[in-house]
Amino acid sequence: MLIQKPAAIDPSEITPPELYARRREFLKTAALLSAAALLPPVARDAAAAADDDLKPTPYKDITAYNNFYEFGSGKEDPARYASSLKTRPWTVTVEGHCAKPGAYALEDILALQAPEERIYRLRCVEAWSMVVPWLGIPLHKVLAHFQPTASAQYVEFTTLLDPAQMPGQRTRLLDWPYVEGLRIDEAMHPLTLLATGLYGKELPNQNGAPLRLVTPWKYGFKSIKSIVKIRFTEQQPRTTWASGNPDEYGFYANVNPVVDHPRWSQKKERRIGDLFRRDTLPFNGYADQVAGLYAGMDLRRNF
Ligand SMILES: Nc1nc2c(c(=O)[nH]1)N[C@H]1C(S)=C(S)[C@@H](COP(=O)(O)O)O[C@H]1N2
Ligand SMILES: [Mo]
Repeated sequence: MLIQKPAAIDPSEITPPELYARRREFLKTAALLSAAALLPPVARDAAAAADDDLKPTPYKDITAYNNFYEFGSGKEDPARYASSLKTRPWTVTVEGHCAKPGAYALEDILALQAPEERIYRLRCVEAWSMVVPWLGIPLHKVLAHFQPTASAQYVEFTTLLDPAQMPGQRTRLLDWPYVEGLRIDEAMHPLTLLATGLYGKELPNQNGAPLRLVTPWKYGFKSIKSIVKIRFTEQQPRTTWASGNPDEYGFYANVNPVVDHPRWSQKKERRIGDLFRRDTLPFNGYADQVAGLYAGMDLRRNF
């Protein structure tokens, strides 16, 4: 198969969100007719529920209801103002404990791997969630290219700092630039994605173009947008939310229904587009894949 990166995909080959939804609907119907028709009613309901759980949130919600404080704190601000972000040319600086530090052009990073589609839940600490069909490169494939050394215990990520393009940075809403970080084993986990697109298209600016992190078992604030720096460190990075507000936001930020945020419960969440709230799942539903990373840790203390 031909290896393509988003920039190289002909626009005519991109499935528009409406068709994408219909194609999924068709596949779902076909699957139900062939397989589920043979199952007893209870199993059929369970199968339908499991499928519904990863039914993508409409494109317009994913791209119009955002958190990106560089463009303001309102959910509609990023879609309104992020067009001022210039995502080409784009350089990612790689620093710290690795054999191949340097300044990498966006194209060099995209060339490492064709983006894969991954449908993941994204849950914000404010108890809303979405299901996003991401396009992205597994982060471990990118990091391996920089050859981290044994001293690389953590990875720190930094967002672009440019108040001229990012009006929110002219305010003191956050301590700029936005910084996030992962333990190296979290960063190397196969679920962790360096996202380059969604719904088969390039990432819209408001969703963190041209490169953003996606850690589906963690609260949304870990998924740092518009990354310009990756640094391998020995010490746990000082991350924006956890250092600014340590009682409310932890470094780990694993989705955990039994640890309430000081100002609200984390037990339930509202999937954008749903009428009713649903139970929040430990590790956002990915416990079977990631709980082992935290064996022996007190997750109430390390929230
Ligand atoms: N640079 C940067 N990255 C960020 C944020 C931000 O304000 N600035 N907000 C975070 C939060 S709180 C969430 S919930 C997600 C939202 O991602 P989405 O707008 O693509 O849904 O982005 C995260 N990444
Ligand atoms: Mo968030």
